[in-house]
Amino acid sequence: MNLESSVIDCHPASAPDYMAVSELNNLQLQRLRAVTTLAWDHVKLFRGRMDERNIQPKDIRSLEDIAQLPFTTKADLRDTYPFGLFATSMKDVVRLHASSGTTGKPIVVAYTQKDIDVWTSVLVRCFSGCGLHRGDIMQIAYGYGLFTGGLGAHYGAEGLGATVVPTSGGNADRQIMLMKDFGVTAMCCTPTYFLHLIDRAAEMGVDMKELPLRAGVFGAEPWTESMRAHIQKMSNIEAFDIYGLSEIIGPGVGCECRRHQGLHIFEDHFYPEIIDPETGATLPEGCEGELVLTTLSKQAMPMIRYRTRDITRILSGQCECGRTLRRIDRIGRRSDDMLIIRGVNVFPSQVETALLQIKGTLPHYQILLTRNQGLDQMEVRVEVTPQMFNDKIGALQELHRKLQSALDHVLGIRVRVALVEANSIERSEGKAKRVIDRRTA
Ligand code: DLL
Repeated sequence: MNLESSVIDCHPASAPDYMAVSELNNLQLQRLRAVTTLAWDHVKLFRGRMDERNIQPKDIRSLEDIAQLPFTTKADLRDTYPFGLFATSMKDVVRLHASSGTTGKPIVVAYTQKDIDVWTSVLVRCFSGCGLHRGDIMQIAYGYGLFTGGLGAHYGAEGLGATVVPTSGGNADRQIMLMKDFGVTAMCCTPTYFLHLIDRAAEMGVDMKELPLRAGVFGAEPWTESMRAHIQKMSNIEAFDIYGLSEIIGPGVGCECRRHQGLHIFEDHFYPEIIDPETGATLPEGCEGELVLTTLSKQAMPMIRYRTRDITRILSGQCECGRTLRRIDRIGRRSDDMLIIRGVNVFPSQVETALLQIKGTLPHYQILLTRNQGLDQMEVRVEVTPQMFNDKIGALQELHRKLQSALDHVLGIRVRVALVEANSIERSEGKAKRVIDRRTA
C-alpha cells in the first residue's frame, strides 16, 4: 500500500464532513421540514399517507419526529411507474436513471440540475476520503447508462479534478491494457469485477502489483473483509467500500475513509435510521436492522423514509479520522436476499466468508438451488486454484472435506460442495450473480 497521506482530508468540498454535530442536526431538521413540505405539496402518494395519519409537515418539530412519517418502499416506485413520485415538473428534470428490477418494470429515478450537483459533491467527498485528488487517473468501470454507477462515479471523479478514463464495464483485456498504458491510479467497479480483472491480468502476464494503481473504490454489491484482504494482497492497492442505491441518488450515499471502520453517511443529504424489519420500530444506535434513508435535499424525487432492505447498524462513537458524520457497518446482506433452505435461513455472505478462509479456493462461487421430491437441495460450486486442480487427487479430497465441514458448520445444514476449475464460473461485468434458484422450475 503506497497511498500518500497529504492532501487527503483538506479538499474544500469535504468541509461538511467535519461540521459540529449540533450544527449538522440543525441543518438536518431544517432540510427535513423542507423536503417533507415539498413531497406533501407535490407527491400524491405521500400526501395521501400523511393525511391518513393526520399529520402535516408543520408537525415535524424535531429530528425524532421523523418516526411519525410513513415509509416508502420499492413497491411504491413500481406502482407509480414511471413518473408518479416526481415532485418537480418534467422541464426541471435534467436526467433519468433506471434500475432493473428482478421482476417486471424497472424503477425510474429523476434528477434536477441541483440534484446532479449534490450527487457530484457527495462523490467528491467519497473520493477525497479515499485519499484521491487532482492528479489521480481514475478508471470508471461501473456500467454507464441507466445504471447509476458509471455516470455517478464519472461526475464525482471529474468534480474532484481527477483525470477520468470512462471505460464502463466489459472487455477485461482492454481494461487491463488501459490501466497499464495510462498509468491508472484508481479503479472504480464492482468488487467481483475487479477480482476478474486480477485473474485476467495474471493470465495476460501483467503483474497488478507493479502497476501505479493504488486505490479501488468498490461497491454496488455485498462483499466481505476476506474479499478485501484477497484483493489487497493480489493487487497491492487500498480497497474502499462505497454504498448507494438508485432510489436515494446512486453511489455516494456513504463511503469508507482511510480508517476503514465503517462507511460514513453523507448525513447532510441523507438521513439514516435503523428499523426492525418485522415491526418497523426504530432501533437504537448499535442495533442491527434495516437501513431506512430520507433524502434531505433532493428536488426531483424526494424519498421519505425509504426502506432499503439493506441490513446494517449505525456504529457508535466518532471515527478517528475526525469526520463527524455517522458511520454504518459494511452491508453484508439484504433482508430479502435471505434464502430459506429446508427451513433454515442462509445468506450468501455466510458462504463467502466460510469459503475464503480455506486455502486453495478462489473467491468465485455460485449457489445452485434445486428441489427434489419437495426437498430443497443446495449446491455450492467453488473455484479452486490451478495449482490445487493440478495437484494430487488426495489434496483435492482434503480441500473438499474442509469446505464441507466449514459450510456444514456455518450454515447448520448439509449442502453439496462441488470443486470446479478456475474460470469455469461465468464472470459478470457488474453485480455478480451468486444464486441460481431453480426450485420453481
Ligand atoms: O448499486 C449504486 C452503486 C453504484 C453503489 C456503484 C455503489 C457503487 P442499485 O443498482 O440501485 O444502485 O442497487 C442498490 O445495491 O440497496 C444494496 O443492496 C446494494 N449495494 C450497493 N452498494 C453496496 C455496498 C447501486 N457497498 C443496492 N455493499 C443496495 C453492499 C451494496 N451492498
